[in-house]
Formats: sequence, C-alpha cells, structure tokens
Amino acid sequence: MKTRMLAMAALAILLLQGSASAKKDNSIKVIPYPLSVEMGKGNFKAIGASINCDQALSEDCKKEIVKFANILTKTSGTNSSVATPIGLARTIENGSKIKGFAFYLDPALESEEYSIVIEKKSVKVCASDRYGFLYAIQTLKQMLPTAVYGNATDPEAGWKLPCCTIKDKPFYKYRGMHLDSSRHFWSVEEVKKYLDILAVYKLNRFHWHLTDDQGWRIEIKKYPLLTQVGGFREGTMIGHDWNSDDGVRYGGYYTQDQIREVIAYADDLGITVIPEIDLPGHMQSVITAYPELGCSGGPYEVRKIWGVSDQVLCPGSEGAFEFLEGVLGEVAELFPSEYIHIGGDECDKVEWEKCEKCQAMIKELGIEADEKFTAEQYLQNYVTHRVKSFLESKGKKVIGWDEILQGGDIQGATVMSWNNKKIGQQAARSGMDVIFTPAQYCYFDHAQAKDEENEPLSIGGTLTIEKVYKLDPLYEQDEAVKEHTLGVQANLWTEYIATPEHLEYMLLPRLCALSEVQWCPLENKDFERFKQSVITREFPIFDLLGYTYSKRLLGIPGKDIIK
Ligand code: TNX
Repeated sequence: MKTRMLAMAALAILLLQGSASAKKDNSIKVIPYPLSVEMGKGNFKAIGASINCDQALSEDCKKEIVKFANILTKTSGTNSSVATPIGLARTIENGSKIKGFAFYLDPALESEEYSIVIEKKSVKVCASDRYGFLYAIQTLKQMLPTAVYGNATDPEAGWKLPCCTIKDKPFYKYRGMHLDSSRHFWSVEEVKKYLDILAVYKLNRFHWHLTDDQGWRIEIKKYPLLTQVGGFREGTMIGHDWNSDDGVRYGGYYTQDQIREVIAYADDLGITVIPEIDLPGHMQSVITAYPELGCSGGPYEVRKIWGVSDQVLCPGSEGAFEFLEGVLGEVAELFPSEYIHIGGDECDKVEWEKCEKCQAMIKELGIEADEKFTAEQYLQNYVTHRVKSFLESKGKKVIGWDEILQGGDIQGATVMSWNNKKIGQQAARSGMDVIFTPAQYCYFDHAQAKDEENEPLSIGGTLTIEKVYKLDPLYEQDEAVKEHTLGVQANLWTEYIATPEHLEYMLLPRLCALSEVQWCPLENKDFERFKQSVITREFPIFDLLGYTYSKRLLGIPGKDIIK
C-alpha cells in the first residue's frame, strides 16, 4: 500500500512538472497543434447534440458536415441531429444562436482557415471553404473520444468537448507525403489506408511515385508493354546483399480505373494526388518494354537490384519525345492535379556520353560544356524544358527533383529539394517555387533509432522523430526564400520495405512530426507537448485503426513490433 502511495505521489510530481514545462496550453491534445488555443471552463456534451449548418454553405461544405454528423451518430450511438433535406444536419441562418453544433460560413477567413468556439451549450465552427471545415472537423475528432475514428458504437466513451476557442490555419500551403509504389507495389486498399492517416494530420498532397527502374505501375493505353513487361521483374535482391537475387517474379500495376478510384478517394479526404513519372533516369523498366528507347537498344531487364542504374532514356531521337508526350498526355488527362512530377533525379550520363544519337543531338542543339555543367547535363536540361512546355500546353505545371537545376534554372518549374536545404533555398532566391524534402529530415526509409540492428530493414542512417520535428527550412532565410517556398514533404522510398506493416511502421509516428513542421509556426512547436500528445492521443488512434507503428517514444525497439 505504502509503495503504491509513493508511486502515485511520484506520478503526481511528474505530471506537475510536465505541465509546468510545456510552453503551450496542454489541455487539448491535437496534432498538428492549432495556431491558437484559449481554454475556457466546463465541457460541451457532444452525444446527441444537434448539428446545424448555415444555409449559405456550399454543397461541398455541407457534405463534410453531414459526414461528421453521421460519424458522431454512429460512434456515440445517439442520433446527432434532426432529420432534414440535407441528411443529418439542419439548416440555419448565419448568426443564429443555436444549441448544439453550428457550422457557419465566414467569407473573411482564408481557404483552409477555421475557428471553433466551444461553450457549454454550443460549438460554433466557422470557415470559408470545404478545407476549413474539413480541418475543423479533424480537430474536433482529435478532441473527442478515440471511438470517433472507428466503426463501433461506444455510448460510454465520454462524449465531451472541453470549452475553448481555437483559431487555426496552416503555415504551409503544400503539405505533402510521398509513397514509392515502384520498388514495392501497394494495393489500392493499402494506398487508401495510407491516405486515411495523412488526412488525420491535415496533409493535402500525396506524391505518388509510380515509375522507376524496378517497375512501371501505371497503365498507359498507348504503350501497353509498360505495364505488361515493365510492371514485372524476375527477382529482387535480398536485404542489403547486392549480389543476391531471390529469383521470384514480382510486380503489379494500377489500371487507369484504379488510379481514378484513388484520386476520388483522396479528394474526399481533401488530398490532391500528384503523380510522378520519373524521367529521363530511373527508366530501366521503360526501356526493357521498349528497347528502342534506350541508347544501346538493349536487351534490358527490369532492374532487380536497387541503386542508380546507368541505363536511362535516350533523348537522341525524336521517338523519345513522342513517347514522353504519349505517356504524359494520358497522365495529364487522368490526374486533375495542377502539378505533374517529372522526376529528373539521378540520371546517369555514361550512356549519353557514348551514344552517337545523343552526341549528334548535343551538336545540333549547339550545346557546349562549360565550367558549370557538362554537355550531357545541358542535354537533360533541354529534355526538362521540352517536357515542361508540353505539360504546360495541357494546362499543367511541373515539379522536378533538384537535379533539374543541372544545366541552369527552369523558371516556372517547381523544385523538390532533397539533396540539401541550400539547393532549394538557392532555387527560391532565383525565383523558382520550392518544396523542401531534405533527406536528412524527411526520408522515412531511414531507421527510427540509432541502434539500427534492433529496427526493421532500412537504409540511409537514422532519422528519429525528434530530428523530423526539428526541420525548419525557412530558419534565418530571407523574404525571397519565404515567398517561393510552397511547403514541406517527407518521402517513403520502399526498396527495403515489402509489407504494409513495415510501411506503416516507417511512416508512424514520424508523420505526426512532419505534420507539425508543415502546419505550425516555429513558436508553436514544442517537442515535449508534441511527444505527450503522440503517446497519449495518437497511439490509441493508431491502435483503433489497426496501424503498425514505432513505439520508440516508449523505449520499445522495432524488433519487438515487426517480426
Ligand atoms: C534517392 S531521392 C532517390 C530514390 C531512392 C532514394 C533512397 C530521389 C529523388 N531519388 O530513387 O529511392 O534515394 O533513399
């Protein structure tokens, strides 16, 4: 008994210390933490509360609110509204003082911005567009019992919301997460589950890496061999052993219908899908399917090992551009996104140096090497320019990895800066838009802890959640860099990740840290507050939704979780 009391006293001291050291008010546990939170007194009873929406709201806003009404009704077990023509939410006039939830249009707020005022008898939510309501609802869900995320009814879960006033909007407009579906293939269901958890943390861009040396994953009607041949490899290296080959045929691809299904699913969550068609490097699967598109003419094979291939697209003949336009034309039609990612990374130039067609092209274009770039780097720059013009003619903008800067700036293109922050900062200063995804902070294929031997297979060293949380690409940067920075993204390359459990493990909970980098201004970031929220609030959500995740924050190594 005595020891129990002692333990409780120690716990109380710990809790007190915890709250005293937290910079921010710790009374709500929401990630990413809202811009401002002021706590009031008392609680709002959410169970059975009516849900009302301003009649001025557009259909797409009302849809979000009706969805919320349905979720609350199902999970709390009490009808949360009065039946009306728009489903479960009742229409009201802006300004009415209503008991229950009231969702109002406030045109003065920016896109994505919202406010929530919780009083004992009412919850007033304001936004100016669908995204604002979507994020307000995500915030409300994080403040409600975990059961709100599930399918089961739990009337006893404690359906209360603490009285408070929240004002919120994101720091960055582009809040992205990437997934490599080439090195390992993820089913539509797995991709949807991946998207579900991005939405919880208010991410709004899904960068889908669909093509690479080891597999082409998107159906292109004009070039069926891309998937039939390029979608399958005859084996995969085992672990880190570059000389191994498991000899097992591996592959898969998404039909255009499946792609449309994912796009619609993501859109419902407020997420835009940005496809990446990596070019002119990382195309060994392409030249295996169509060997005439390579410099030597082959034969080639879909690559079985990881790393950078020297077998790339040959830009020395017009056929290459015809091909790229054929592919990108279909891609531009399929994806509503204003951006298409055209890769551009790690394009080895040895074949181009030896290739007569490439060298003739270099001559014809009047390209000469100088102290800054090789002739072949200028040739890649030419390819990027041509592809960019083509996509612009289809109403699209391009994003490329920072290697698109070899051979000079490409004004009008957006740089995805992965090699280091400085390259991106420099590009922003030159007037190009930039998305920061520096490998040292944003590569979720790295191990979550220093003792990598206790973690599942990884590459690239260690990336702890603390390190992800520290990223601030605008720290000590000038206005030009700030103006041209669209946002931040993390990447999940899957060379060494073959199962959904492993994939989720690498994503979580680092995704939570990423979301605060993307959403919170510097002064709102506080690792201690964040960590407590992850452990006490987010882990139960992951458990309920059935995600595998790292428990390193609790000192539990990966080997105890991923067998
Ligand atoms: C570099 S980042 C790559 C990818 C690899 C990754 C492994 C980038 C643009 N290219 O092809 O998968 O490293 O971490």
